[in-house]
Amino acid sequence: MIVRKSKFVKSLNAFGDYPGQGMPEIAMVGKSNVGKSSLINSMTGNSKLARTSSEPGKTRLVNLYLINEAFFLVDLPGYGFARAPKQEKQKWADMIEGYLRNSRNLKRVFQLVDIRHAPTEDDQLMVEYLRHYDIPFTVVATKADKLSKAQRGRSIPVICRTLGVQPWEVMVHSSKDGTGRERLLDLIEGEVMPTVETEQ
Ligand SMILES: Nc1nc2c(ncn2[C@@H]2O[C@H](COP(=O)(O)OP(=O)(O)OP(=O)(O)O)[C@@H](O)[C@H]2O)c(=O)[nH]1
Ligand SMILES: [Mg+2]
Repeated sequence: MIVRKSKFVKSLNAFGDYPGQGMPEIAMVGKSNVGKSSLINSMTGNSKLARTSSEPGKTRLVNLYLINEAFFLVDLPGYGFARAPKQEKQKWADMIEGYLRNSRNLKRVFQLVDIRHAPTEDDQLMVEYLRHYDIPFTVVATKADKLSKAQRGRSIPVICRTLGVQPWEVMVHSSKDGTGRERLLDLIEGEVMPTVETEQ
C-alpha cells in the first residue's frame, strides 16, 4: 500500500465526541515509550505527524490520523509508566479501555513490544484483554535496529512464549531503518481495504 495522504484529525480525551465516519481503524497499543507514535510516523513516512519523545508519557490522548482519506491509524497513550502520577495513569488506562471497548470500527490492534526485552506483565494483561474481547491483534516487536539478526532470533521465542503467540504472528519492525514497514502496510491494507486490489 502506498500512503499518499496522512493527516491528524482529532484528539479525544473521553469517549463520546468520537467522529466515527464509519471508516476502519487500526490502533497502536503498548507500554509508554515502546514506539507507538513512531510506528505511525513510520507507516505514513511523515516523521512529524505524531509527536514522539525519548521520555515516556508523551501521548496522553487518543489521537486519530486519517490515512488516504480511507482509514484511521489511532495512537493511544501507553501503559506501565511507573513514574507517572497515579491519577494520570488511571486516566490513560480508562482512555485505552474506553477506546478499545467502544470503537465499532476497530479492525486490528498492533500490540507493540520492545524486541530487546521480554514482554512485561502489563503486556500480558493487555494481550489477555484483547483475546477476552475478541479484538484481532498483531504483535509488533519494534526497535529491531537495536539488535543484531542473531539477537533478534533469540528474542522472538521469548516474546512468543510470554504472550502465547506463534512466531509467524510476530512482526519485526524498526521505525528507524524501516525494517518490516512494507509487511505492516500490507497487513493494514488487508484489514482496511479487503475488496481493493493490491497496488504493485
Ligand atoms: N532506535 C529506535 N528508536 C525508536 C524506535 N521507535 C521509537 N523509538 C524511540 O523511542 C522513543 C519513544 O518513541 P515514541 O514513539 O514516542 O513512543 P510511544 O510508545 O508513542 O510513547 P508514549 O506516547 O509515551 O506512550 C523515542 O525516542 C523514539 O525515537 C525504533 O524503531 N528504533
Ligand atoms: Mg506516543
